[in-house]
Amino acid sequence: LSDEETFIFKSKLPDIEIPTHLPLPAYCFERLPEVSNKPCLISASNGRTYTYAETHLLCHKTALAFSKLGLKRGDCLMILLQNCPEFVFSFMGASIIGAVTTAANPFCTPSEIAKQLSSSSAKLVITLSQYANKLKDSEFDFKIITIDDPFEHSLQFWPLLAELDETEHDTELERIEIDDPVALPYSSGTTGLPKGVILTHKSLISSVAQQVDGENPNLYLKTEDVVLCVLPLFHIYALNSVLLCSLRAGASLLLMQKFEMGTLLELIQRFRVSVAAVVPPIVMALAKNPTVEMFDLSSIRIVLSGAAPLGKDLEVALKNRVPQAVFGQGYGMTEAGPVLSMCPAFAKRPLPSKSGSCGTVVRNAELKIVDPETGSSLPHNQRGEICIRGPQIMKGYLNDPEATKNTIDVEGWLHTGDIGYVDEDGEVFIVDRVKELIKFKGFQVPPAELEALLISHPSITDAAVVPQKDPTAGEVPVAFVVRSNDIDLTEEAVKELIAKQVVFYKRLHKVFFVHSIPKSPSGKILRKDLRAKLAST
Ligand code: AYL
Repeated sequence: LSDEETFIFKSKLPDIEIPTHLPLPAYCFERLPEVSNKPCLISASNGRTYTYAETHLLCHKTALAFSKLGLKRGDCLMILLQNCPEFVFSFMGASIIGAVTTAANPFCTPSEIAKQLSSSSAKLVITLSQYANKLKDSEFDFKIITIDDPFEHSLQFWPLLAELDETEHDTELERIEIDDPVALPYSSGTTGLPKGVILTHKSLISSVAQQVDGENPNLYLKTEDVVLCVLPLFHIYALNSVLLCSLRAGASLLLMQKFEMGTLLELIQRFRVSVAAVVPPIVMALAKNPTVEMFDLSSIRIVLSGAAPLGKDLEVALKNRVPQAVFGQGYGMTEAGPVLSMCPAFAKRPLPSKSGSCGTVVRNAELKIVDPETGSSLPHNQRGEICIRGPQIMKGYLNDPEATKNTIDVEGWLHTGDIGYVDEDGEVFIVDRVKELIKFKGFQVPPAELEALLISHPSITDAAVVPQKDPTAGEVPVAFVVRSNDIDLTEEAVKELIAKQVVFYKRLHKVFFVHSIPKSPSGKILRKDLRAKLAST
């Protein structure tokens, strides 16, 4: 476009061969012959262990069961579950038959789930009976499978598998193309409402390979490793960097249903967890909670933090608690496949990494820092918008070419909406976010979604939702609200109005009543002004 110099950052580790001849499940189980008798999944709630051979078989049986229920290549499965072995069987099973999985937090409200169901056109939902009633009012046509007791006329997972005729194993599968979608997480990206992010077999294979493949993997996982899976698999961080990376590496995965400090510590000690993927609030708990001293955490060799910014003081405090472990960060974004950069100290032949850095750009990818004003790329140590290009990034947003075009430019660069710089050693530092997104403990809170709910109330004429810094959650959503003439509308009433429609982490923490919302001439909310106003109160 111009003859300006382009500053492109690459990994210091050499590029690798990314396999393109296999679909994702075959890629993940490629080492099966070597690891077949090793533990693959350990369910923390009941101690049940599945070897690689058992896991592989159950994934294939699930594929067959789904296929018999009519799920086909290109169809969508919704998983509405916390971490459990059935989550893994379902995701891999759907992938085997070329179906796409969209996962959602089972704590979501019926209306949030209904939106994702209709947007993704899911044909099958797999869940627990206690969550199935959340699906009752959805008017779309889908089947429900429960993994525990039946709910009304739902199908049941384990009986479906038991009914399979063993001779059916070799059913002819439709050919899967590497560019077929395999996962459909929802993300609001840089603006607006949550959108389906199309991740293909190629995207996820590339991203996993960028982390764990090659003769000097960036994130070196060994077959003896016990990898902690406490982060939810319905979020791309755990799905990719924990589940898929562990499977590919032949490590064991310890599946925890939810985060609870006492249980977590007990499990780390009992199962000799060696790799822990966490988010900043868990780093905080590990660093500060006094009960940590009572447990043996000496098995941990890697602590990976990601999904939200981490304060340096926490990093230091954690290092005092688990001195033998290498601590580092990963930086991801759902749309980016998701990993952009990873701590190089996790490599087989480790490279040093500085405190506060998000690591170096992954292999087989290019990263650049763009000046938001001029659009030109910037050299080392200059701040701008982080952009990434490579085979791992999303194909686009589902049914939203406009949003796709605004995120991935014509040259294939994905614009993250994060502001950061790359230092002289190639390490990425994130300093700010220019996109609307609010991150509560690493969970996405899209302001546009809350604003739409607020404005739909008859007594509210305008509203804006912005992040406020919070010591435990990182950020919390707070609202600026313009009332029509009903001055009786209280802060509590507004909070309640939102609370009953959204999952817990999207709840408003404060409401400020104002006379108007500051906007640009084109009508865009001046979020920066509101954030500044908050910082000064
Ligand atoms: P989404 N430091 C600061 N901010 C971060 C970091 C980090 N280490 N990681 C993610 N973010 C923010 O789509 C950033 O604003 O994906 C980014 O654009 O829910 C946004 O979160 C994306 O949020 C890993 C490590 C995945 C991390 C991830 C994060 C996926 C979060 C795999 O290995």
